Amino acid sequence: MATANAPAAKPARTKPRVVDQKMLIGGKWVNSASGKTFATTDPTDGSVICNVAEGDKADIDLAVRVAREAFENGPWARMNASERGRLLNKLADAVEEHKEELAALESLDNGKPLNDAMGADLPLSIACYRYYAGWADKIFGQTIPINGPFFTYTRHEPIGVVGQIIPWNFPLLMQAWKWGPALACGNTLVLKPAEQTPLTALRVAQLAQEVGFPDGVINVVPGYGPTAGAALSGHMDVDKIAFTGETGTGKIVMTAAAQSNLKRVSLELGGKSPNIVFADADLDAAVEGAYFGLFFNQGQCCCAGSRLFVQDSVYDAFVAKIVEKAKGRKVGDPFASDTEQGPQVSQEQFDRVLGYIAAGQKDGAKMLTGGGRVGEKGYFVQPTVFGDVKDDMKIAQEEIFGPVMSILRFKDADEVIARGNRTQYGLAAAVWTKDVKKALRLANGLRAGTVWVNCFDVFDAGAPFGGFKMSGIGRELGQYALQLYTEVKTVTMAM
Ligand code: TXE
Repeated sequence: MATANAPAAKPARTKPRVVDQKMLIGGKWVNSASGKTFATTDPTDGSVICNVAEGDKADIDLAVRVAREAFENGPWARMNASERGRLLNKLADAVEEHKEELAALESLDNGKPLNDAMGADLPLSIACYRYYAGWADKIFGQTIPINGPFFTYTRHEPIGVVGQIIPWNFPLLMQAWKWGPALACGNTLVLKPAEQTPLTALRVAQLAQEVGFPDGVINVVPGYGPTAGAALSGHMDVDKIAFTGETGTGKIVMTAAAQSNLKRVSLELGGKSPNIVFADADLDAAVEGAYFGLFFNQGQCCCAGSRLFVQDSVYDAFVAKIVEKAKGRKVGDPFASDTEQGPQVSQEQFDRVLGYIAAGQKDGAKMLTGGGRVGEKGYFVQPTVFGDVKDDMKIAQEEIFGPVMSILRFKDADEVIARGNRTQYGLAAAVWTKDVKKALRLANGLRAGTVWVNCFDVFDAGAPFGGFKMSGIGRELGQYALQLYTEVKTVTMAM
């Protein structure tokens, strides 16, 4: 993801050693109630990094109990809003002080290049905590002149105990997107990190403890989705669930919320984002944007520009340039200073991506480069480009979540708006053109939560992000995210 003020990347280029991990409940580091653990593995070779306490229903129940107690009776409940902001700023400082350690841990657990962790994940996460630190004492309601001798005002109150379930593609950043607004608004929380990447969440929780968040405000219960995740989304005493992950899982989470206590739900789900290049664009910039917008983070981005529409008259020239770039992409050790692409996060994701490549070939798309694995061990996939992709092919409809680019031809603006929208998703879109009118027409016509014009993957804590259609419900980031973590109370007093 692009970020304006990335720190210089000069971290230690060795894999950190990690000891076995417990979970954080009520300010204490504990084993799971069952005593079970699970292994988190290194995607470069499948070896075990360490074992992690495996949470299940009993652990979620305990975490929710202490989060409830902290919400209602602890020092957090009486704390000034400005003090909550001060704590969030201290957490931002602590993450910044430990950025090299956290970046290395993220690369180890997820497989992303250390350069990317240092250049994108860390600065964006730190900025997110700082941004919401600033909001903590600026969340307020309205006074409303209703009819009659009454005084009416609204309060924006915290929702209460919040459950948060995050994925493995940007573990630190998804944690920051969830924790920043939830804590600024005064909620207490139980986080379930992804089973593939629990390590940085636990380390940041430790930092949060050190900077002084009261016990029970922040709880982290690692574990699997169908056990710990399901216990959290179906819990009768969780007031809100925030989820990022696959669309199918989002439906399960929403169903669990509906069938339990109608807890509030926000979802950030999959995408199949159209990236549209007109013949009048700055083609070199568009090639760079399309390449970055698809291959960044091993293609494991919910907003990846995975349907690349290129206008007829420049199609051949554009495709030649992008294929050449893909061929030159450096795949390998995430800790090496020249690596651009690491392994996919897991064997499951690796198999899934190779399955989509096979589907593309079977459906008759033209494979222009890539198509296989890199090396003999680990989950490395060749940067792959398919040309002459048709709208109804599987690779043009489903989220691949890997380094696989699908290029489609188009003739004019009306056609590409219609085709760009012909998907169940609506997370992001991009358009490349020098014609302002055309850019605005596309920006209005595309049904997506974010439209980038002559850029891609520009993220900022202040700019809301989320999906139309089956890409989700609600907006994270910016002022909009405060709505996800507050209840509006109307108070009317007779005068
Ligand atoms: O996702 P899941 P997976 C997409 C991407 C990827 C696919 C599968 O296409 O290939 O999803 O990845 C928890 N109740 N995205 O299987 O299952 C799980 O433990 C409650 C898009 O890893 O959605 C993890 O913490 N929770 C995406 C989280 O959900 C459950 C990011 C995400 O896992 C659960 C990741 C259940 N029944 C994958 N089952 C994005 N939008 O950024 C699982 N979980």
